[in-house]
Formats: sequence, structure tokens, C-alpha cells
Amino acid sequence: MGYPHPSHPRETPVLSKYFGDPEARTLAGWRARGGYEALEKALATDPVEIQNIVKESGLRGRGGAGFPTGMKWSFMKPDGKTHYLCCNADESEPGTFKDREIMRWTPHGLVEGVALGAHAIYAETAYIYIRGEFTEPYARVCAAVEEAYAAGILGANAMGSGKRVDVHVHRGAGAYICGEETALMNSLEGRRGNPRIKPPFPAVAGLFGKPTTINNVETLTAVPYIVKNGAEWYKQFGRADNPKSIGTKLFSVCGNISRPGNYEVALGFPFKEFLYDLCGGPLPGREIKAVIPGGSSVPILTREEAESALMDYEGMVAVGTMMGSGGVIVFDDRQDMVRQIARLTRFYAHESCAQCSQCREGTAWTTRIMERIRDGQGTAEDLDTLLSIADNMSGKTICVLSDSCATPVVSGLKKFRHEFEAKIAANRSQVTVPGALRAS
Ligand code: L3W
Repeated sequence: MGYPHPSHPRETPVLSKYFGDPEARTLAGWRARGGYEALEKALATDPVEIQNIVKESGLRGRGGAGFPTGMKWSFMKPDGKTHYLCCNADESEPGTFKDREIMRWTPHGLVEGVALGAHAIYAETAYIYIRGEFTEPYARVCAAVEEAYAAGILGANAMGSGKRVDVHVHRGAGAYICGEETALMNSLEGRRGNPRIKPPFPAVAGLFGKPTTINNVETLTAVPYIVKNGAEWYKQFGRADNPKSIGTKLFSVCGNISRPGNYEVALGFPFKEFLYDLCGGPLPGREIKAVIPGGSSVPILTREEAESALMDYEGMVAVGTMMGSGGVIVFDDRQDMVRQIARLTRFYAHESCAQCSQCREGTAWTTRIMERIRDGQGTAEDLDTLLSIADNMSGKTICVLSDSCATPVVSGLKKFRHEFEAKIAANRSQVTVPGALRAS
């Protein structure tokens, strides 16, 4: 894995400021850049005060759901029970590769955020659950944890505060589902990574049955900056007319785009300018056809929809999708959307834990039908069948993997139905009834 692209003048590099700077990886380098000052300050501050600063800052979860971080932390009370913090570093959402870069370049920034978060939720023990395939990020995070222990930043008397903060790094074994927070906890406990029914939410009964907070890598890494500079400083990032989406966000960009990579912008950035100015637009002679803006689990946008959107939680909802994890996948006019969507459904079918019938059967049937349409063997009835299966897969299972498989099918059929129909019309083996394709 190489160096990242130089920062674009229109980016707002906060978390990504030291991407590409190898010195920032070391403890000495991180400290020289102001690292661990926020943790030292936090360890001398009452956890409720830290929770309030984070609440006031408006920081929301950067893993996909956008839940307010300060509110999540405030569910954790000084009740005398053992508490745990889990950092979700199992980044596996197709199109998303920003946590990987945080861990590669600023592992101490993450360790600092994890230790700070643990203190803020009255936990002495934190786990970083890292995706199994992340060989280099795993090595970087382990090295940072080791250095932090050796320097007394972690351990029984963290930074001389008299408080214990232990951080364990746990490597996953390559299952996407283990990024779902309750599956992650089962996996950490040594069980099969099956999601648990919520409620109870982890804040009530989480890891080993104890109150637990689970936060994404990017979320935790943002916290030291907020604690150090204050909530008011953080609130400068965002659009003035939307107080619900505050801060900067890392977006990973891949697919048919001139300059792929990670970009950090203030929330509310115009998506059109992002795609064409920062990312250089489509490849020469091509046009953007579609964009998935938030990792493969969110609805697909047409080019026109994407170009009218603002990059924040509400801006993406306004065009019928979600900001999700910030994984932007770009498709140009060469792409066969049926083939692309079939590829996504196969991914979800492969990654389903198979606990819920709607997901186990639905992801498999959807993939079979998508692939037969892709291969020119589809029939007119297949489109209604796909929508009917999608309906049975949405909102009916323990976790949202099933919904995530249905989403690109439903949004793809709504926006690129003509591509499905063209493939079906070309299937000479079916008995065609005039008008049947448009019957629904
Ligand atoms: C206590 C309540 N806690 C909610 C907590 C809950 C969780 C957080 C958000 O899905 C999304 C999904 C993917 N009392 C609570 C409460 N909480 N109500 O708040 O919860 P939830 O259920 O809305 O979301 P989730 O299950 O965490 C995550 C989307 O992200 N996604 C996936 C990305 C995957 C990656 C990756 O691989 N790293 O980022 C992409 O869009 O579809 O919608 O902590 O406990 N009353």
C-alpha cells in the first residue's frame, strides 16, 4: 500500500492532516504534533464533562448510522459495573477504506481516542476489533499500543492519572458481519459472529453482558481534536443552515473516477464539486452514470441526483439515500448496472450469517435471479419477484445485512430499469407476452 495523494486545497484535513507523514506514526512524532495532550486533559476531567463536550460538538457516528456520539456515551453511568469500550475497526463495507488509512498513518491518534473514550464511559478496558485482512494497519496499531504502554500512557496509571486504561487489539477472521456491533461482541467473546437481537442495546447489556459502547475508528479519532480545541471549534465545520451535520468527514472514492482515494471535507460540501473538482471527474471521454455515496448498503443515485446533493447526513437523505460510511463508488457510462448490482448481491449472500431465513434465502434467491438476468436468461416476471423478495428482506431481520442486499436492487430497478428490461428483452428463450415488461 502506497502513499496517499496530496491534500486538495478544498479539503479540510483534520484527521487526515498527517496522512503520508511517516514520523506521525511514532510516539515521539505524534507527541511533537500535539498528540496525547487531549488525553492528558481528559483524564483529569470528569467523564460527564467530556460527554457534554462531545454532545455539544455535534459529533455523530462515522461508521454508517450517524448516531450522536455524546448521547451514546451518556448512556454509560457510574453504576459500579464493569464497562467496556469497543472500537469497530472491522472496516469491510464495499467502497470504504478510510479507517484503514487512519490506522496506517495515525495509529496513535486512534489509540488516544480509544483511551479517551474509555475514560469518558467509565471503562478501564477497551478493545480494538480490527479486520483480519488489514495486515499493515494491524501492525501499526499494535506498535502504537506497545509504545503507549511502554511510555505509561496506557496501563494501571494512565499518564500518571491514577486511572487504569487497558487497550487490547483483536484481529478478526475475515467476516463482514463482524462489523455489525453485536456480532462483533459475540466474536470478541469467542462465539460465532452472529448478530444479537436489539434491544437490549450494548449500552445496557453488551460485551460479556456488561454495559458497552461501540464506536467506529473515525469517530474515536475525531474526539481528541474536539476535546483539545473545544466544541465551538468543531462546530465551524459544516453548513450554517444545518446544525445536525457538524464536523469533517473522510470519504473514500473508488470506481470510474480520475483521482480515487480518501478525501476529508467539511460536512455539507457540494457533491458535484467534490466529484469533478477534488476527484477530477470521470475518466477522459466518459460520463458518470451512477454513484453510490455511502458504501454499498445505501441507495444508488443517478448522476443528476448525485450532482444536486450535499455531502452530509441530511443532504444525502434529501436525495433519497444515506451518507453511510462515506464510501463513494462511481460508475461511468460503460458500466452494466445489472452486472454491478449482481456483484453486490453476491457479496451479501456470501457474507450473510444465515441466522434469519429472510436473509439466508433472500440474499441467495436475489443473487440467483440477478445473475440469470445478467446472463441473458431472465424473464419479465423476475423483476416483480426481485421486488417481492426485497420487500420480505427489509426490516424483518436481526440486523440490516438483509436490507443492505435489497437496497441496491430496489434503487437499481427504480433508476436503471431499462437496463434490466433490455437484458430480458434480449432473452430469446422466454415466451414473450407483448407489454409484459411494463405490466407492473
Ligand atoms: C442505546 C438506543 N443505544 C441506537 C446505538 C446502537 C448503535 C448505534 C446506531 O448500523 C449502519 C447501517 C449500515 N439505546 C439506541 C442505541 N443505539 N438506538 O446507536 O444504531 P443503528 O441500529 O442505527 O445502526 P448500526 O446497527 O450500528 C450501522 C450502515 O451503517 N453502513 C454500514 C457500514 C459498514 C461499515 C464498515 O464496514 N465498517 O462502516 C453503511 O451505510 O447499513 O445502517 O451503536 O447500539 N435506543
